Amino acid sequence: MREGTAALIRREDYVAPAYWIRTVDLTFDLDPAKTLVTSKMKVERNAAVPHGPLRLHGEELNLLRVLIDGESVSFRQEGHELIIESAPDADFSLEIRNTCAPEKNTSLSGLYTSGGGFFTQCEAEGFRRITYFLDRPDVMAVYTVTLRADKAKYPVLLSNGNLLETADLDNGRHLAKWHDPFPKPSYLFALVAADLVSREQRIRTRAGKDHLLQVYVRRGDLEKTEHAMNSLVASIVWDEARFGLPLDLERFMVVGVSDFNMGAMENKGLNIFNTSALLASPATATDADFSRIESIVAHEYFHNWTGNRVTCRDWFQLSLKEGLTVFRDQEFSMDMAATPSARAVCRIQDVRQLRAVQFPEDSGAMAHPVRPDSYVEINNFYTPTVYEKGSEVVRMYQTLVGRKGFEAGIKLYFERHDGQAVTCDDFAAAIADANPGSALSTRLEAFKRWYAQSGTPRVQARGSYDAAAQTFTLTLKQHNPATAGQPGKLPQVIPVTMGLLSREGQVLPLQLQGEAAPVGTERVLVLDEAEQTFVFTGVATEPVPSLLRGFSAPVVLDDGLSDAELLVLLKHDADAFNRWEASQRLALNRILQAVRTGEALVLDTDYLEAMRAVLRDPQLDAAFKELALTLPGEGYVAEQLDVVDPQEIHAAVEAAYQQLAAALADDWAAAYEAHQVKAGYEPSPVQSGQRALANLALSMLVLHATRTGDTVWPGRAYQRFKDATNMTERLGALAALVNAHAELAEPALQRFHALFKHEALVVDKWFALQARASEDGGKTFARVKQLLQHPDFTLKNPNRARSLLASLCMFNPAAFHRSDAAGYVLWAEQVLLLDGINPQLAGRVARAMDRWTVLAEPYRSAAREAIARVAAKPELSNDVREIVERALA
Ligand code: 0A1
Ligand code: ZN
Repeated sequence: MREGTAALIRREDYVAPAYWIRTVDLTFDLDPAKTLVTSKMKVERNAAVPHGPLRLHGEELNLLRVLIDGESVSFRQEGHELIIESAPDADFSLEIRNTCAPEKNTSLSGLYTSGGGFFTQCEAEGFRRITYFLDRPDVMAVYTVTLRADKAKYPVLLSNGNLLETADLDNGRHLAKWHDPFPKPSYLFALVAADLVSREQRIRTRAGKDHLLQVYVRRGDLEKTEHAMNSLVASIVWDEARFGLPLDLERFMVVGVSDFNMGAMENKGLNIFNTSALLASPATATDADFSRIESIVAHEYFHNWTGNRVTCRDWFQLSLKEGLTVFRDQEFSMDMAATPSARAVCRIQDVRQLRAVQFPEDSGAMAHPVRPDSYVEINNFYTPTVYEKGSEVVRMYQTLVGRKGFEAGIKLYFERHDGQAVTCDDFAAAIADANPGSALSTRLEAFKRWYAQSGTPRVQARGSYDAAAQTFTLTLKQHNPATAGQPGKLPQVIPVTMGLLSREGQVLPLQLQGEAAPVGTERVLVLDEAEQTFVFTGVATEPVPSLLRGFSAPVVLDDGLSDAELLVLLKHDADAFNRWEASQRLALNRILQAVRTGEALVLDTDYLEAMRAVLRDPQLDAAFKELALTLPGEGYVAEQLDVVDPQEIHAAVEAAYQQLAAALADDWAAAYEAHQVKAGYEPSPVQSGQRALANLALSMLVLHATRTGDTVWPGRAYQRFKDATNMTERLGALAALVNAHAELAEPALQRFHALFKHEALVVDKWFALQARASEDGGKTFARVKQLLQHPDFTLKNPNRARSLLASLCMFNPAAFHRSDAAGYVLWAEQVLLLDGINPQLAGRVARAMDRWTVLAEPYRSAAREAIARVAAKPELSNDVREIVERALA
């Protein structure tokens, strides 16, 4: 745990380093208790900045010696810095020896042990926990790494780049020497020493070069790596085809580890993955897992260019690599989806995720711009804003300059910056310069407010039709509410992709005043002032506007459309995203009405019939139906309200589900029967759509049955649970029983645990399912308390800790926010416990309280008290302290 009060680091204080490290030769004598690290560096003074001491970062290290040009040199240690005042002016060699203690490293940052092997995680500032270094992304060096370890325990020794040499040593030890020809920042360094096996594949890229791909996992997990390997090959092919970016390494390695703080890490040539983001078999992983693995494998691979070949100058520029790489992995998933409808499903899922996690962040205590201005602990800024909103910003570049223009911009970006550490401004300039005169280039400075202003802009759209003049006047207004630390905002550049439909659902041609002829049936309006008016001419009939198609900007849209107009969009819009959006708005309107008035929720016939029509529509894909028929999440409903009572929201959403289940009972049964997948398991969009809809139908049928006392559907669900041949169906059936609180839930849960107790990733699902179960009079919360004592539960493994704590505190508002404050007491207790083990993870769980100020009483006061209790602990990590102090600010 870090001590003391930590300094605020500000973007505007950036200065280039006083020294460069050009090469580094590292030798590791690996031992779990005490690993010896020898680092030999070639160092150069940076003539561009004033002469100063050499200050190296180091944390939790035991320093043995420091030599400059082979001679010992005087130095001092201050906090986490090693300072050498008398470094030479001319280039010099610097040798440092230190030890570290991998097995004591429960933070999983730096060098640590997991499952009897050694692994590293260096982003953002983990390298300084391995050896003293200029641990900042603008210092790029060429690494040569020698690993020495016991051969029987650690037969596989890996590091970045190419293998130069292996040899046997005395005492049963062996050695491997690696060299990475690409200069890289320290955060991309990695090593692995463990007893692993690998799946291998050779591929030839377009240039005719051969490459070796390897996926390393624990013995026994090999058959679960096929999907990851296929995803890697598909990613390599896609990046060459779409962006002309080839694999630049002879060997590309991926390694799975079960103790890992995040999804995965893009270390050059040696990606390290949380096993949850790597391993999949039909029996143990769901369709959602398969698709998550595909996108994370792609994400890490795409970083090889966007992140590694061109990296970030400083951590404030994190979105330069993350926003761009999320955009690339989202585009990849959409391209892999093949059909237009499957592409829309991808987009809907991405937007749903953005709204569920990034929108609340942007209006809460931790609101920050895509390019933050300051931080205490950089680990707290690996956020949905930097990643997902950052990706939306990149998507808007593409919308403003077109797909070809964007590709040209990316080309120019690499021509200018390959091998450099750069800023978001450099990226913006490249895209704009490649597209002179475009809607982007003419507004570049204003566009860049997306990097500087936090908060989700509100866009209000109102249309008026003049039948005599045959004009439709659309007025768009924007407003970005005040957010933490940002009271006033300037207008942003908001691309609004749109079309017009007749009331009968026909597409209408689009001609703006002043234009000689209509220009297609879909276009992008650019809103860049507080208020703008667009007049469409030649509009023969009163239209229904379809705005923000494909979610063309990360804003909240108030289009003022009536239910009747939403129903037109739901049925006829050419844009599948907006059809889905209409379904959600119809549901949201009804839920909000109930919550705001305190009246019981009643789903009217219009809504129910519209949903029945969706369910029965032979033209619609199952995946789309499932998304349209799933109600907005409780968190998203909460986002629409100024004062939030999580219990009232839960009651309204539950009532809506029950009524949807009851009113459409026969259709649900028909949909369930019609969407049984008979063919062998494939995680394809078609099959997973069918399974998703069948699972939703089953959950509706079981829910309805438990209310009416019918035992047939719970019985069928139990049977399906028992007989399922894949995890998607098995977990779907189990969830249907658990969420409906069916009697058969208990035996099913027990059976599930017995079946999978040796599959850690499945046990995580078992915990998560129970912690996310629909709350029913406190039963779910009581269950979580019990599960904290379960022999399989531990805070030391991040996946396991998250499966219970994040599931309860962040994804189950009704179970967490209790009038007796017991949820907050549990939160405070567990955050403090976790902070002593893994501050990064503790910081993440701490964020469950980000939005406490909007809670209704008695939740609000109780939440405040719990946060204050955590903040009062003198020995908090920077991670947790920054979160709780911002919450209380
Ligand atoms: N760069 C990785 C995410 C990552 C960040 C930090 C980590 O440890 C503190 C680990 C991974 C990515 O975007 O995939
Ligand atoms: Zn990333």
